[in-house]
Amino acid sequence: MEIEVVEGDITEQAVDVVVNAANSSLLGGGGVDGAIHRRGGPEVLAACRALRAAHLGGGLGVGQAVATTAGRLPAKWVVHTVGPVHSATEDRSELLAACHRNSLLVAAELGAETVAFPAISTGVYRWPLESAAEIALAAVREPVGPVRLVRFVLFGAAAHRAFADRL
Ligand code: AR6
Repeated sequence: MEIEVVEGDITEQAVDVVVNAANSSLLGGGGVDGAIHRRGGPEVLAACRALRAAHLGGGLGVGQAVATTAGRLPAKWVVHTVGPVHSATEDRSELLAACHRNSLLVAAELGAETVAFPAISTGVYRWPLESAAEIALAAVREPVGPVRLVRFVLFGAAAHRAFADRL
């Protein structure tokens, strides 16, 4: 499996799966979540609402992942995952790793071959970029099902450098 790191906007990626750094409500937010919902359109939010009305009534737990349509995005599906908020006193690295592994498992179940990840938890959730890059890259190293390409799409030069240096 190939792992690559590019600088750019994840909503423009023509891959099978785009991973969203969502929150437990699945009902949208700022950052990459806001961008995915804006560009994906109302179909994505409708699918999230349907999940909440069905088996995810309590929301999506930290580290878990779930798929919806990608709506008007060039991707085929969005896999929503909830990253941990960074803590200076508690090690939540396993949860950040779980986001990546569970997203890949959901993508593999869909038959996805190409998956794009943002730098989960490094925005509103304040995870330091260097640490997030190390955890994320290690978490996707094991091949999963039909997935043959994992592309990290980083917003800005600093995020790109953090990931590229550790690849
Ligand atoms: N493409 C790629 N990366 C992006 C884009 C984009 N279009 N937009 C932002 N980023 P964040 P979190 C980067 O805050 O820390 C939301 O409100 C951004 O620069 O989106 O996991 C959710 O609803 C940063 O490096 O996600 C949650 O409430 C990275 O994406 C909460 O924020 C992640 O930043 C989740 O916080």
